[in-house]
Amino acid sequence: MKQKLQTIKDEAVKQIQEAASPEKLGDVRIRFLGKKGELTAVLKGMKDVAAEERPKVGQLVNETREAIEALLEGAKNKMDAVIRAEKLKTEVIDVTLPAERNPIGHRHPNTIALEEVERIFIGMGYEVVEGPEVEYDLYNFEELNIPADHPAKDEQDTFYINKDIVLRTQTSPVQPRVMEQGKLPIRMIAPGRVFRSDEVDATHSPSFHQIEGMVIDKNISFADLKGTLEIFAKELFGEDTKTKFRPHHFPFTEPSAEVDVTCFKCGGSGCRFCKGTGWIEILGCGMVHPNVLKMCGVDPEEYSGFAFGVGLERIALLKYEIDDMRLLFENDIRFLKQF
Ligand code: 2NL
Repeated sequence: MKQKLQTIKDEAVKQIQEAASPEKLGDVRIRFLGKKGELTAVLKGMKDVAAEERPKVGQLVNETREAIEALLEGAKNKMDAVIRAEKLKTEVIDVTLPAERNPIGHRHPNTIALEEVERIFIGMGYEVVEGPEVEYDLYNFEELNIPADHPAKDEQDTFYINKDIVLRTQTSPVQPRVMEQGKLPIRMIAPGRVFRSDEVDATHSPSFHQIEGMVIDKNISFADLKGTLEIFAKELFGEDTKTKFRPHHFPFTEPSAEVDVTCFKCGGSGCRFCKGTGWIEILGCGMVHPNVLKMCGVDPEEYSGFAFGVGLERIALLKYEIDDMRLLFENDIRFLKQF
């Protein structure tokens, strides 16, 4: 019996050494230690062993089982270590690989246009300043030289909260707020939402956006205004863009002008885009009225300045050739995805 067990063990050792994979090792385990395995067969044959011999033979079978168990375990650990080392060598994780992006939406055409305008003016040393959308009549009208009987103040045109407070009709009220702080010189742009009591159509909306700009310093002249806005137009619409200043009237500037740029579609020869004129109107501007400077605590004898206002939607519609302003407010994802 002892001899038989030794033979089983030797055979197991041989087969364990020959096993080339964890699966093969599993087969060896079943062959020797399984329910129908060779050791179990020996145990089943115990009934033929003399009663006084049984404990000894039982112990021998157990020792053999434990020995084979240990050999199997050792071989498996060795094999696992080799497999792991091989995996570490071949399965390199590239930690520099960019992660998969989640679609999180993107910028609205208004935002793209605003950031472009901000980039241009920040490049010329301007500060971006924001103010409240619900504004005092004093800042929105009075200090901008728009007196009580001015048509802009009609209830048809302006949303009134009460007789002293309105939804701002322009972003200009930000400028008196800055001037009042008394820190000169000023180079600023004021972007933001404004409100007018308008019906919705392809070119009107009761809520839209403006960017106003203002410079106050000593010896600022109309030449500074022209040069600044010429650079702005070239940066925004291309190096070949020409500008035309047409006399106009605003209550808060004197003299005032409207600015046209050569059509960036046809270069000025006239097309459908510029309605055959070769020119496209983009903004209003002028030299800050002395009354405005005085009311905001700036001495017009010592300081002068210029100001301008552009409609953000107008810039976005022009730049991206959108023919209906309502598209900018409806936020249809199929439209927005194109920018
Ligand atoms: C337009 C015209 C303009 C201004 C805005 C301004 C502000 C102050 C003083 C003087 Cl505090 N002027 N702003 C000046 C001229 C034109 O906007 O057509 N905007 C869309």
